[in-house]
Amino acid sequence: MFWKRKKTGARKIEGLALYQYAGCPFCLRVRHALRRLGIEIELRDTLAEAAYRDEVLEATGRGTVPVLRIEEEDGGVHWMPESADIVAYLQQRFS
Ligand SMILES: N[C@@H](CCC(=O)N[C@@H](CS)C(=O)NCC(=O)O)C(=O)O
Repeated sequence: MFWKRKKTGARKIEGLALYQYAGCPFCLRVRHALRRLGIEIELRDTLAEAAYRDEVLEATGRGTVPVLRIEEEDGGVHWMPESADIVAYLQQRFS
């Protein structure tokens, strides 16, 4: 069907989750970077899920998104706010 989104063939990456919501321009910047890099990560909608908002607040001390949750290989978890920092991290890791 013509209105179906074209398959992107994006590479699915485990261990990363982006806390974000659709109408947020800073989140859009990060989602564009994901598409440009051809990778797909879990998106956690903070407007739809109050629990995700709470997680962001607890982890970063502030309520703004986007925030990238990074699971390290040793099991540790790192939280990265700021769209510019997230884009730089993704570019450095995946390009
Ligand atoms: N400097 C931050 C700005 C982030 C920001 O202001 N995000 C807005 C949404 S676009 C936000 O979370 N506002 C608070 C809210 O929506 O509750 C960045 O570049 O990520």
